[in-house]
Amino acid sequence: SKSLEETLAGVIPEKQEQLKNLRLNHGGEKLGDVKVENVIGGMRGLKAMLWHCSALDPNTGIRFHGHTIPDCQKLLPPAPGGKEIIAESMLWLLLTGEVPSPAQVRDLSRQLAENGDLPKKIADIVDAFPRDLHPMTQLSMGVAAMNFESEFAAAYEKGIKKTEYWKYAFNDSMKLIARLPALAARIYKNAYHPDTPLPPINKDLDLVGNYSNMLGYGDNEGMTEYLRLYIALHGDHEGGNVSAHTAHLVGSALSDPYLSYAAALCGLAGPLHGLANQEVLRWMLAMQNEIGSGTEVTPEQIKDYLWKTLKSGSVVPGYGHGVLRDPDPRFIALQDFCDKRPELESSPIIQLVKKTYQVAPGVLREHGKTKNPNPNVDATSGCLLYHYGLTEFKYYTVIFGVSRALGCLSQLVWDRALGLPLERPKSVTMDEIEALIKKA
Ligand code: CMX
Repeated sequence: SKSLEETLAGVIPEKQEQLKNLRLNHGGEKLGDVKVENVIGGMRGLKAMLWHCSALDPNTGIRFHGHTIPDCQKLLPPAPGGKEIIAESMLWLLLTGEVPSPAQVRDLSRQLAENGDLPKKIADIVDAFPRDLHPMTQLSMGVAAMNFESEFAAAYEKGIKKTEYWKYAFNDSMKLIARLPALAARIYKNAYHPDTPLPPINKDLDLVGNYSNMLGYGDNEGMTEYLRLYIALHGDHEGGNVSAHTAHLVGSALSDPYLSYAAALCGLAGPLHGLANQEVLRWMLAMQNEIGSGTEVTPEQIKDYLWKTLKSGSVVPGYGHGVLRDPDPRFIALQDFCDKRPELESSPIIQLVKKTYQVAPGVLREHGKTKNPNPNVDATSGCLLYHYGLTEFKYYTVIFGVSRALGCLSQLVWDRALGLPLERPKSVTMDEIEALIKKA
């Protein structure tokens, strides 16, 4: 059967042709207007960038090459003995638009495991970081440092044809994805468990099976399956979100995949984006501390706590979204996971998430500010990690960072395969805006 690279090479020409046709025959057509509110409002709603791997519908949520999350749960091969989607299956779908066979997924797992060890140089750099450096800072620095052996950068320096770019971007991306679990696990060990040795990579395990094992959860089937699902679901969320947009922007300068993804990770580390799962847990624990979390907690107590948060000027973490206007299907998939796992039935923190979900949309509607009073995926993701015993919440966004590489790097390969140019929007000053309005 075909490898990932062969499958990708097979689908690229058709998409190159599609882009050529769009440029030649429809280049002058309009996709919308640019309003002043778009320019001063964080470019919200502007259809101004190309993203190939996934699309986000405001109501139905994310689709990966047209496949919804429930579709993916039906179609994508899990790990041997597991039930949840795994990173390799999602990566294959994101990159090629095709559903892999179980044998193709197994081959990819083995290929990633064979390339999963950190170069000594990188391990030494990471080991020298002060233990209190934020784990996301460490992850971004570790990823950036790995560019010392970027095939893309070396080939560019030597001089290659533009049509060849994607092959080098692909090789770098695969190597980076393969090594992320070892890098992320090393950061975890150094920060929180310096005396526990890291187990070696098991060539028979999938990427996240190995990650779970290196984090110390190899024997915890619930946690390993949760990590698989979490990492597959967080892989991509179309192009406009901060991490995806950053990888795409930095990559457009032909910075190599390591540098592009390191930049994306700095964006993921912001509290309005990837750090939200850490913020949710902090907020949930503070609520639990104040009102408890057992069956005795009433909806009124949670409502009061929500109002207290809002009146203090804070946002309710885990609720609202820049694009989505209905409950996030990723949140729903995680809730389904909670409902089918007996160990989560009596988990105080998971029960508190559920109870909060029942009242928070009503409170946020009454508050009247957010365009979407529904939960996003972060409303529950960190709480599940906490339940399974990973209580160091500063680390949570690192797991998100291992996941988001799947989408950001798939798109980066496509950016080069499609020959997309340097991204360079035109900025305007406020005086220029006023002058343009007068002229219109
Ligand atoms: N609690 C309270 N107020 C909220 C809110 C929430 N959860 N979500 C939005 N608002 C407020 C905004 O702060 C904004 O107020 P101002 O006008 O005073 O600035 C107003 O409602 C309108 O915001 P919006 O258009 O609905 O949302 P944005 O696109 O500006 O922001 C997001 C989206 C996610 C940053 C915002 O909803 C938020 O801060 N949520 C909490 C943090 C969070 O859960 N982030 C995770 C996002 C998931 C992801 O990255 O994938």
